[in-house]
Amino acid sequence: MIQLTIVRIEGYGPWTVTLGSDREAQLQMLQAKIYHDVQRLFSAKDGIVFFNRFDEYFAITNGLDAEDHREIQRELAKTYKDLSMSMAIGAGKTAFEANLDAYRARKEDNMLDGRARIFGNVHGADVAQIMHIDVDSSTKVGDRLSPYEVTALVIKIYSRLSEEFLKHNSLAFFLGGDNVMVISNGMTKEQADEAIKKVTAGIDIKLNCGIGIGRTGRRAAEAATKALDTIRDMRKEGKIQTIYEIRCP
Ligand SMILES: Nc1nc2c(ncn2[C@@H]2O[C@H](COP(=O)(O)OP(=O)(O)OP(=O)(O)O)[C@@H](O)[C@H]2O)c(=O)[nH]1
Ligand SMILES: [Mg+2]
Repeated sequence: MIQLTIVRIEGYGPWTVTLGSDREAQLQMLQAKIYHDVQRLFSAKDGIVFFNRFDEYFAITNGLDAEDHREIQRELAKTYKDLSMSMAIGAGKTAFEANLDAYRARKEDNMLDGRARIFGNVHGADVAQIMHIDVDSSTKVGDRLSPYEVTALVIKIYSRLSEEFLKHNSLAFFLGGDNVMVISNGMTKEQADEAIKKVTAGIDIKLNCGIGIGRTGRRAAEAATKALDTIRDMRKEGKIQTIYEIRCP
């Protein structure tokens, strides 16, 4: 079981308009700062945050209880006095199911803490599985494609990954560069291999995939990145393997 918390800035659209038309640079600076703070606060509690959109974030919150969430809400409220943030907590066997559970809690107004604007329930979630997917030798792709063409290719790969992995109830998030992380509870290595093959069919690109399994989001992400780095280390020794899994003890 995995627990996800969806953090959202409430009433953000109407609020942005109050800044006037010369607002975009200000909003970009604010959004970068909010993301920084949300990531800092959850990672200090062994979570990890993915920005879904800049006004909404997905956090893996295995092991975080109501008080942990309230504490983070208090910190955010102190820093962002003009904005109101809400949280919806959900759990499930897969990330997509946890996302649905959180979505329903918000929709049905199932409040865990009305004052702190936290919806849903905390669960005894004990496992997170993350896949860290990265383009093999993307720097070399830069020799034949210009920077913007590389971006367009990475977006295409990300879009296909999100579509293929969603079929397995897994959620993919773009991290920057040529990196994507997928919250993939319930998916096997073989299913991942097959999904990745579909994504790269017809494109002259190879993807590597590190799989990490741990009790919390942060530990799973660490293991996934370690697994990806292991693929790179093996490659240096001439051993080509595109998927590798590390399970935290
Ligand atoms: N978010 C994130 N970005 C990374 C990470 N590692 C690399 N990047 C980004 O990805 C870009 C490409 O770096 P690499 O993937 O190491 O380069 P590469 O040529 O593809 O080499 P290999 O992946 O080892 O085949 C970098 O410029 C960074 O922007 C990571 O762990 N997390
Ligand atoms: Mg790469």
